[in-house]
Amino acid sequence: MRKRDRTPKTYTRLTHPLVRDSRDEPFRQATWEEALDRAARGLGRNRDAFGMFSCARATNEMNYVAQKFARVVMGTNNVDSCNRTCHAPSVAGLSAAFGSGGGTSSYEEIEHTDVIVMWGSNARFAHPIFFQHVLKGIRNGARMYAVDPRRTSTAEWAESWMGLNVGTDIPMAHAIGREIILAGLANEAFIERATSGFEEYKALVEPWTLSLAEKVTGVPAAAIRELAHAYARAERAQLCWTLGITEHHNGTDNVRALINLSLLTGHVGRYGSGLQPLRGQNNVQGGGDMGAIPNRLPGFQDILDPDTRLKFESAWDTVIQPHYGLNLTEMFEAMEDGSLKAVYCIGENPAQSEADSEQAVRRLKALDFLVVQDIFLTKTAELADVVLPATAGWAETDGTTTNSERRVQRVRKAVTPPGEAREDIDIICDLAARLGHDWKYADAETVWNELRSVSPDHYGMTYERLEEHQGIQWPCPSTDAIEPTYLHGRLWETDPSRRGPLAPFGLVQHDPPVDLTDDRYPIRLTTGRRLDSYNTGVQSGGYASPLRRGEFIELSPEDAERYGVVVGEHVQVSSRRGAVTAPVWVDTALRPGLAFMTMHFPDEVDTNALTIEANCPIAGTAEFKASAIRIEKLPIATIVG
Ligand SMILES: Nc1nc2c(c(=O)[nH]1)N[C@H]1C(S)=C(S)[C@@H](COP(=O)(O)OP(=O)(O)OC[C@H]3O[C@@H](n4cnc5c(=O)[nH]c(N)nc54)[C@H](O)[C@@H]3O)O[C@H]1N2
Ligand SMILES: Nc1nc2c(c(=O)[nH]1)N[C@H]1C(S)=C(S)[C@@H](COP(=O)(O)OP(=O)(O)OC[C@H]3O[C@@H](n4cnc5c(=O)[nH]c(N)nc54)[C@H](O)[C@@H]3O)O[C@H]1N2
Ligand SMILES: [Mo]
Repeated sequence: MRKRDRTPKTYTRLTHPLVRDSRDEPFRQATWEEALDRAARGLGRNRDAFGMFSCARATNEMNYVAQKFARVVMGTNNVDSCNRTCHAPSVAGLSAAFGSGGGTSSYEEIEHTDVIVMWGSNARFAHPIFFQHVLKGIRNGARMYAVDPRRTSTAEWAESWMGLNVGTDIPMAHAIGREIILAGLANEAFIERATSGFEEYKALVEPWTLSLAEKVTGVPAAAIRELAHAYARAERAQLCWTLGITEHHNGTDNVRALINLSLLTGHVGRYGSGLQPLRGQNNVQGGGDMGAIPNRLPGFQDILDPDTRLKFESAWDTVIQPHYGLNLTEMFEAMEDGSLKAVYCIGENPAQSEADSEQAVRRLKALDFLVVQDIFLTKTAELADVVLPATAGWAETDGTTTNSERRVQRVRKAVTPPGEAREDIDIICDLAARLGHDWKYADAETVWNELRSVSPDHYGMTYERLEEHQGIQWPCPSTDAIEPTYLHGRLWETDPSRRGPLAPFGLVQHDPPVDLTDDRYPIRLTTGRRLDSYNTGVQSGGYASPLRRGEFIELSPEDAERYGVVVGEHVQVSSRRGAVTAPVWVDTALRPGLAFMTMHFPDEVDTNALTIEANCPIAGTAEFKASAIRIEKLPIATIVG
């Protein structure tokens, strides 16, 4: 067998617009005039079959203008971003419980709490800045627990690691809930005052004894009991979760099961206690806040509310469609049936990041017209009719971004962008002008002030104040006050008229992963991240490092022995959808029967050829965290160094 070249692909920045007359031809460089004319023609002829992917790496101002383009210029709410593949279940679950999709607490509070639960989150690798706050919390005396099928680098810092089976989070949460109730540790006063559905919840969790949970989750009953008691007895506690919870076909149910634990104990709405879904890309929180999602207008205001629509219709001089648009997942489905024909893809790489990527590529190829606006020539851009080179939201553009604690912060242009790359906002406005809408924004601050005028939660955040306070958390309705660092303090009000709607318990049932393991596909594959690479590898592809070894399939020492493979040896990895070849890495973080891969090197190993497009019906997020695979040793072993 040929020894393959395993040097991970590097990307160079896009410096000029690229066009072509047909997808069989190579790209040629074009002037901005020609590229924008072509893009406007291609989009203009598909006004009734259009979708936009907006960029969670770019600024709030850019996302505001992008969603306005979709809604005003193209007349559609079909706008979405990578939030769909990521934390849409967190937003849906938190909204259902509290009426707002934001994480409820702040990073500062993580340092001043007694118990931190990291549930399905490898923050040591994926949120290293946040993890510094966790470490300070631990130094200040907090106990940290990790609930993750792998003994991750995060788990190394934990008081106790709970290595549960993939997709058994609801049994684990329900057993904790049951134990809290039985031990008399539930906060009855809070439950009575602030929640609804407790009796139904109590009945729902009743069958989940510690021993049944041990059988289903694989976590010893004593460890589950310890976590239940630590969380419930703590004066202040923070429950943090990420994709180990959300990237499942029932991600929103998983989120609801965790929120239930905070309702049971009153660990929400007070300083030091809260719920933290650590968001993914640097501005995925802000993108959603700016309305780059199919169901909300800027300021997370519901499209179905007639008064809200009226406000935006008069501000934008337009008519807003009175129904939700298609989310990213639904847009891909609409490509299949031909009802979506044109896509304007800004700073997303779905040809690599979607589950079942071969299907995603086939659907993108079937489009009548695809414009990609990016900083690199991605695999998605390679499928486009027109490619528009943008400046990076980071260090090349002025504006703001919003992090997981809802803090809006200024970012500034510090570096000159390469070649003819232009700012995202300017490109979108030039396209809007060609399609009949002449918007004038002198700078990012002008965009921001327009957003402030339509979003009460952002009204109080002038650029001047953002500077003065080194960022401000939303909500910030007034220009002369700063709100508490946490949300939902109202739940603790004794006066019912000030308390607002009760928070309902989520009555959710265990539902195992869709892609079942069996004799043919006996190994559970979960996918995620490593410290040294970023998402589809486009932006982290430009450096050389001994850490950056390319993709591996990580196996437990027991499985490596069972299959007779050693580190560096290649195996074929197959699922019910596709197959890839990857070298083996042996890692004690894994238990027998569990394998791990990333999506960082799709040019060498396209992990998403294996994953399943089994989507959460509420949020549209795919079950990236649970595929069934088999591995086969290749006939002639190839060892790579
Ligand atoms: N270095 C680096 N940092 C990143 C990124 C990156 O690519 N590289 N990407 C960013 C983005 S977009 C995001 S969304 C975040 C994601 O941040 P994380 O969600 O923390 O990252 P993942 O590694 O995808 O998944 C987290 C953990 O879920 C666990 N898990 C898998 N299945 C289950 C399950 O059934 N139950 C439970 N409880 N856990 C499970 C995995 O073992 C894994 O350790 O990271 C952001 N930060
Ligand atoms: N198997 C598996 N697949 C997954 C996941 C998983 O855990 N496992 N996780 C999912 C998750 S959480 C996510 S978020 C997605 C990530 O999926 P994507 O968002 O599709 O992947 P990224 O590599 O982050 O792509 C971001 C793109 O934005 C471009 N970009 C950066 N800054 C700017 C800017 O300012 N302007 C413009 N115009 N472009 C810019 C970059 O060059 C890059 O091409 O992958 C999902 N896919
Ligand atoms: Mo993400």
